[in-house]
Amino acid sequence: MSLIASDHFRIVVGLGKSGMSLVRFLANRGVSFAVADTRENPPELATLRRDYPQVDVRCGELDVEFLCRADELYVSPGLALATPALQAAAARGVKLSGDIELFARNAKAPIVAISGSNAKSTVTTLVGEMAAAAGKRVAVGGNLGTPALDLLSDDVELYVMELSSFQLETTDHLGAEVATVLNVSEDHMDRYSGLPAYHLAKHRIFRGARQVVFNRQDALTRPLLGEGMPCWSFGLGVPDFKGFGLREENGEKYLAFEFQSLMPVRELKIRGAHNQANALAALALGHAVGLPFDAMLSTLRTFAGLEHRCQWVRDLDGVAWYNDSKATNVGAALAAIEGLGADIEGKLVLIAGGDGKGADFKDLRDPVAANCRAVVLMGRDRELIAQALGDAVPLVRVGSLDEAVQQCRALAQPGDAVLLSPACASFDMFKNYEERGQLFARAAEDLA
Ligand code: UMA
Ligand code: ADP
Repeated sequence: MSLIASDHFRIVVGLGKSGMSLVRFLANRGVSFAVADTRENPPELATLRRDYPQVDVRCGELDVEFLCRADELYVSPGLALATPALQAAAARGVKLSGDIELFARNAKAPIVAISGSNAKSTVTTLVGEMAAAAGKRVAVGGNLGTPALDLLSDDVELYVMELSSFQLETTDHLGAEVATVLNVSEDHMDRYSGLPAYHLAKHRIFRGARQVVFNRQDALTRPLLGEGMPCWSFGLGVPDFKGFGLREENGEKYLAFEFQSLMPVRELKIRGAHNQANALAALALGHAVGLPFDAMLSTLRTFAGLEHRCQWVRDLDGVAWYNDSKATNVGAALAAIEGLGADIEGKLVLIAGGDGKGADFKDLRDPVAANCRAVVLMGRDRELIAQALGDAVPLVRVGSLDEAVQQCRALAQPGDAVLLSPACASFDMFKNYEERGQLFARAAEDLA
């Protein structure tokens, strides 16, 4: 039987990881659908042709007439909803939706929903590990790792989902048990008209939420709520009712809940003030879904952080080398520069640059002046960063990552740290941030 029928017809737009998860989901339920992708050879084309040879696939420029044969389009988070063909279809009454909306309609267990400009993957992984340590059958994914629809199972007791603003744009009603926007700083300005539009997209995560976690140090993370919505907070200050924060006792800093100290900060394996905030956010989310403190705290004592996030690579002649390739925006690089800068004796030699996604780099200037010995610049937008930094510190331009590593070796002095924290996406020079981080680590390890 053909999967394509003339009525109640869906089209999956975008045949990457999320598109392929949609194909599996729709096919398993006998729903009629087709697939479109603007690319001539989308990543999952061979898999689709092998596993679902009967499905109609249109590659190349989107055909509005074809899209209008569907009553609903499931659009990849990689495609802007402003794409003219999608807007033309929407104007003719076709609904634009996405994989997370379908996930939310079909998930039977509570959802912990996590968004924010930075720290999503770290906090999502932490909450997932806390739930597992508490003995829950937990599924973790979304923007991170496994696409949402591939996680659906009747066995799951808790979903912990990392959600991007792109995914939230096509989600009307998430209905999370607890939702959070961890922080809001400029990112993806090549997809949004400005910070307000990006902020609005992120706040769709609160639609239908039963509880909320917000960041006391970032007003943009607070939802506009109706009275009576249970609300937890986190932040690096001293906590009050329903708050997670830091307390000092006998000269020692503790992670704390309300008026109770939970664990000395020094027992955390992840480093820097930004990671203390991440630990507190994870505790707040876990507490909201009833995870016990002992399981959550034991996770915090062992969690060493994720690859490419301020990850220690090696020490060489008194200089520590860190890979923070995941810093693909200014806010993330700032957290690393200030967090690590405060932790070391000497100065940082920073490698920055790449695809700036339309960002304004001016906020880097003062923290770079305070924490860096020099900045090595590479990639497409290196001159934009150079202009923003002005004469704050010496700047060295290079044509490759290997050259950047060689320059850092020459510039760094004992007590310093070399930090790859590009404040940019990697796509102008690398396949992705992972490749950039791996090549950096390898080049640093190869130094004699
Ligand atoms: N593309 C086209 N034409 C299309 C569809 C896509 O040119 O018709 C291009 C776009 O440049 C797009 C890229 O292909 O950016 C990737 O799109 P895709 O549909 O192939 O993507 P997926 O493989 O389905 O991956 C998506 C998320 N990608 C994006 O949001 C860009 C993945 O997040 C996510 O893990 C995956 O779904 C499963 O849910 C990645 C990401 O970079 C990690 N996310 C951004 C971030 O974290 O900053 C938001
Ligand atoms: P995301 O999934 O949102 O990209 P990650 O956990 O992968 O988040 O971290 C991405 C980058 O953000 C890393 O480079 C890290 O140094 C930085 N970062 C981590 N925690 C924070 C924070 N609380 N505030 C700002 N930046 C952070």
